[in-house]
Amino acid sequence: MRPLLAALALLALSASAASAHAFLDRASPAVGSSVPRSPAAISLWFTQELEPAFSTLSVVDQAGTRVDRGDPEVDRNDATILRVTLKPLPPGTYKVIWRVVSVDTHPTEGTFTFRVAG
Ligand SMILES: [Cu+2]
Repeated sequence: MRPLLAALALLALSASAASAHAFLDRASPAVGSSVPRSPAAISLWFTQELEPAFSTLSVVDQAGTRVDRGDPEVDRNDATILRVTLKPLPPGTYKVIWRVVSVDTHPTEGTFTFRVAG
């Protein structure tokens, strides 16, 4: 019985460690969405709190030019939210690039696009 209990305890441990990574939960504008006009900012919600010093977010246009204002910030009241403000965006497709470190020190990164219709 003891080895089984130990195995179950290990399983529970690894499950909680995996869920502690900061994965992207949702975004505004939403991943893959089309919005009618230029948003003032992009906000990302993660599944875990972030380390502000190691969490970055940028937005580029199709030519690879930065269109964010270079002010990525973890929300002071909710450390699961990372946000950057944007320059006025002409119609087009934009790529969001994020790289974060969660409070358990695990890094995760990803990209997605959204579109400004026009
Ligand atoms: Cu983790």
